[in-house]
Amino acid sequence: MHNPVRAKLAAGAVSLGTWNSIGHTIVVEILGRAGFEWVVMDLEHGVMDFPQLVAHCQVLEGLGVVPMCRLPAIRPEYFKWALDAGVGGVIVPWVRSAADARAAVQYAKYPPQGMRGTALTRAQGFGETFDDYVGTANAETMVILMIEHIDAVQAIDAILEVPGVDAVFIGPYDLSASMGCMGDLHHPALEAAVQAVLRAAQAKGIAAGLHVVKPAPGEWQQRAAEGFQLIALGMDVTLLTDAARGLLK
Ligand code: 3PY
Ligand code: MG
Repeated sequence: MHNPVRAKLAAGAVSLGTWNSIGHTIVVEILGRAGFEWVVMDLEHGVMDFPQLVAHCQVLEGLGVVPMCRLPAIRPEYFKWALDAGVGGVIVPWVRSAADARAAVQYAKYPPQGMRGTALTRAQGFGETFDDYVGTANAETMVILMIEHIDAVQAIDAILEVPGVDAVFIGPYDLSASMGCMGDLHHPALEAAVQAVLRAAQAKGIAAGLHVVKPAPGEWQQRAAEGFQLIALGMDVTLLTDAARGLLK
């Protein structure tokens, strides 16, 4: 397999994606057709289950968009289910330590690098593309760690040292909650933490990303200029809410 998002980040470029939390293929088809390079199916907070993730991967691949999955938690079965569905990357929530990061890489990678189980599922073409997939998956599938707790900010250097981490990705809402300023996304302490994570990632040559949940005009361009490379813009439920309310204004 080849992962164009991974290649773009490795080349130092910015890649834009968005967030899917509504478990219906029509929603992901609309997002995929809009021109995003990747779409994250949210199994942590979204209204969807693993069979729906599989269907969403089918739709996105047909559109040439890389499917990603935010896992519900750091548990080995979730990595297997999502990667076997054919996602190009797993977004791992609530990483708080280097031990969490090591566990995530272990669960995401085939031996000898890790302990991902082997199977003949969608990702391996139900067996037909097994050799190609298992020969390339460790390098091409991305392990993206969410930095969304102040503990992770404090442990960021140790987290970034873990081999196999492709990117760190800031979740501003949970991070603000852990810092006592829940939802205040312009709080100076939160912004200082965001910049500290960016600087640490850049120093180690690892891509940094973030979820711009409700993008203000010019906001993602500013984040890209700062050095963020993996930028998720909006999410289906807020896009729909804003569009509907906008019509009535
Ligand atoms: C957060 O802001 O906590 C997120 O998880 C965004 O996706
Ligand atoms: Mg979060």
